[in-house]
Amino acid sequence: MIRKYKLGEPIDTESTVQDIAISSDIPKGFVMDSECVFRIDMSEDTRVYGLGETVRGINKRGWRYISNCTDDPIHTESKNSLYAAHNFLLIWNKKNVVGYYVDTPEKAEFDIGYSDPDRLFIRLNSPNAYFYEITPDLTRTESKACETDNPLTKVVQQFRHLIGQSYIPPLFAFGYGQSRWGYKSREDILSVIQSYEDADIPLDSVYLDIDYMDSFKDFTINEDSYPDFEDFVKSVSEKNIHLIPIIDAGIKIEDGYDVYEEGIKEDHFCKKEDGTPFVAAVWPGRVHFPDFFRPETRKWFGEKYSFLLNKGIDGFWNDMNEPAIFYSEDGLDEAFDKIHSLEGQNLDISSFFEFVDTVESVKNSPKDYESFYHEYKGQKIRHDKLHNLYGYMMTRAAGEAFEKLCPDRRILMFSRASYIGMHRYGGVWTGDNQSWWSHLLLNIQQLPGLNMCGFLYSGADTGGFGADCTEDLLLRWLAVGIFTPLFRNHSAMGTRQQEVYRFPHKDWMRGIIRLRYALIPYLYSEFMKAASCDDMFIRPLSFVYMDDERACDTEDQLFVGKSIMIAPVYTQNAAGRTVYLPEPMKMLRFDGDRLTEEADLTAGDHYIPISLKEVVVFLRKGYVLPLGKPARTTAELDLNDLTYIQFD
Ligand code: MIG
Repeated sequence: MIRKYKLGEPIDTESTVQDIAISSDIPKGFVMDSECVFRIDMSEDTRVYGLGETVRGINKRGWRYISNCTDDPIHTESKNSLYAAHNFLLIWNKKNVVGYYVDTPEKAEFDIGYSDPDRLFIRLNSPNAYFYEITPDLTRTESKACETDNPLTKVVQQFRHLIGQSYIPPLFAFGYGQSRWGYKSREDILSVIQSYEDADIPLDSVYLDIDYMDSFKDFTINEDSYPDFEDFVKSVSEKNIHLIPIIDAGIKIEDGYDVYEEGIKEDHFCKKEDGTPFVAAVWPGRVHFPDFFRPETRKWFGEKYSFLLNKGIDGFWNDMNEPAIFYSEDGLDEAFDKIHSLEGQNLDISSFFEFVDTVESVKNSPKDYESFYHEYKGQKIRHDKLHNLYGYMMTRAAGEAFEKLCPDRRILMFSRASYIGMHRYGGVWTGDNQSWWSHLLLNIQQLPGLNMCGFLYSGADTGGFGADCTEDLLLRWLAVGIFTPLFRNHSAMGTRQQEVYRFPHKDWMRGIIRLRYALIPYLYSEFMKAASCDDMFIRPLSFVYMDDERACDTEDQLFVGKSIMIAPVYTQNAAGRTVYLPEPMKMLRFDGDRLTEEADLTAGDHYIPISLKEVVVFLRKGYVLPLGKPARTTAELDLNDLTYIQFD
């Protein structure tokens, strides 16, 4: 059962696709007081799931999360906001299961046992939101294939039905991808491809970060470093390799640059109060932001992707679309004034930090987000009132265009910033994580929330984006990445080079990546089932063993599809780990291409040695794992040549 409530005069985010009558009463269990705070009591055994891409564990209890799409590359547990705003909560205990979706494009705070351990508060920026309460509808019939008797799954399915079917990528998007911010030229890309070939390691895609562009201008190519781009794409595609360029949100201000000039002429850019285009700065220096809230602007921008589609490109990643702002023209002027006023002074304990803060705070400044406007549904609305939708609308621009430009083809698309609703147009990657062991665990723990919120096609930068990656971290991370739909090794400029062929034990890495390809028939078909059933592809154990307390407390093991449970090693120098089996399972140990099936393990705890080159999965009783033969690319996979591993 879904109840929809209307608080104040909410903005329609177009995140939902179902028409639901608005209830006249007050949301059950909630007290709405003057400050527009919702609160609900939590009993000791209440768990709170959801919130998609956020820090900390699967159970969100014990922290304060703020939905406010932010470009912050340090994802420590002390942070409140990351790049996304996924305002869905699944609150449950033995007696009660309920989902809440708070549909507001403004900031929203979820205080989940932070200020009071026994209470959950939701604080809105303004008293305007659509509010959905979802309780398990046992009478709702699903097609046989989608049926479930798990009330957690029920609520998720109802929510997902409300927000519409998840984006489905092309098959090659399940292949392995190599990326690095730092590839500068055609030669760099070719050498990556060649090195993979020489090392006989599978590869489906290589990502083009901002340096493929001419001066960081969207929909341009740097002809010096990428001459004959179209031929280049073609020659690479003959090896079944896809090149995936990045697209940034800001459009460089530069006379003679067609996208800029058209944008000005046709009035596509966000404006300040006085009607002049808002000037921010990102990679290319000064830019304007397209007003993706206008359907005409989405059409215009979306069609620009054909510049690359026509050159043979069939996948993209949308970046910097929170939108990230290095500085605004006005903000920078103010900062310089301040700094000049400090010049020549004896900078002491307070003035020194004032100086540092002045420089630091020009970036992603709240004041800047309050100083430009969108035109949405015929109204002029200040950016901060719509902030969390910006990345969604950018990716939607592309998605809407792809439907028209190539209706019979799937295009790979994922974004950094997102809001619920965007899951219909693309996936997400979790942004600038670090090569830290704690971020390997974070990767594991972010997946269920993302899946609940519809972002089935998701993944983290495998190996970590910032900081130097060690070989053992990369091996353990690959052993997790092979189970995530988006499986891409990406790293930042200035960090240790992280391509797998650079490491002494690249043979081990090859073995793990080959396993990914053998698993693709299973992964892709489970993914398709999850998308068509509005279900999760990756689930915590509680979605299967809800009555097993121990299983419900387990946050470092996951179900991937319906048949297998994974229990990755995520600590350094560990030769294995303890795995909890809620029921007897069959253990499959993969060591390169060698598979050993180990006798049925009993329910309970097992210490399982897992060496750096191995991947261990647990097959559920009564289920089957189809395994294909590894291949160099997804195009070379033989989807009919399968071996079925069973446990019955
Ligand atoms: O602020 O394009 O998250 O994946 O390599 C850095 C350069 C801008 C941020 C993305 C990252 C990408 C980088 N971008």
